[in-house]
Amino acid sequence: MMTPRGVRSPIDVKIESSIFVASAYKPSDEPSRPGRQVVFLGRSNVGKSSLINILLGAKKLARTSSTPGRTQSVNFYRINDTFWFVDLPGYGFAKVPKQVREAWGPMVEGFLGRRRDEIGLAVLLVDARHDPTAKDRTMGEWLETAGIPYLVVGTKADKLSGNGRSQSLKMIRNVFGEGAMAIGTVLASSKNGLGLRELWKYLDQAVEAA
Ligand SMILES: Nc1nc2c(ncn2[C@@H]2O[C@H](COP(=O)(O)OP(=O)(O)OP(=O)(O)O)[C@@H](O)[C@H]2O)c(=O)[nH]1
Ligand SMILES: [Mg+2]
Repeated sequence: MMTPRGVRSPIDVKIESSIFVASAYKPSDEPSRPGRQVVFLGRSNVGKSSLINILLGAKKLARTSSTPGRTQSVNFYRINDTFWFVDLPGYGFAKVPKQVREAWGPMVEGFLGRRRDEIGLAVLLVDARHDPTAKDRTMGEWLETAGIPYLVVGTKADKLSGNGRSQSLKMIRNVFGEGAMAIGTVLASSKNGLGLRELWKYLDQAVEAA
């Protein structure tokens, strides 16, 4: 599998297999096999599916799009036949049809509630270039209340300068850093591989018990 030139990715050693297993529109579509899960959450278009692909060294495993709202189901990827990556539908994009927006709550919150005990980590993605939105904050609060540990990842960090990145990290930590369930903050890029090694350290720990 190809990774961007010059990126020293740790994934070649770790990922023996990654398989798309299911797209769930309702609970009965979900794979019944239990196992540790890492869930990817965040605004539409923030880069969830792109991050999953680059973490797995698989260019097209998760479908990405410049049109927000691409992922509208709960998508399950089985890694090394031991744990799961779960790509959740994005929230907060005004252009997404109302019907889709209204389905988000029951689908995502329902899923997180039901699978709480199997979730090793939630990766909450926010756009590194902007202040976290009200919905990002609400999502963080929701995870706090649910008792789900989460890592905040600032995406598209390739679009920031070095100084911009330290500002961004500060801003994200200001918003989420105090949370009891927030285990860390990482800036990442699916374009140039920034932050992936650090991200994998957290993911490794989260799936260790798998
Ligand atoms: N520059 C840059 N662009 C990115 C990065 N990650 C994603 N993108 C772009 O952002 C757009 C959205 O990416 P997706 O991965 O589809 O976003 P998503 O969060 O899965 O979106 P939904 O499925 O709609 O919720 C695409 O055009 C990507 O190419 C990044 O790290 N850097
Ligand atoms: Mg997506």
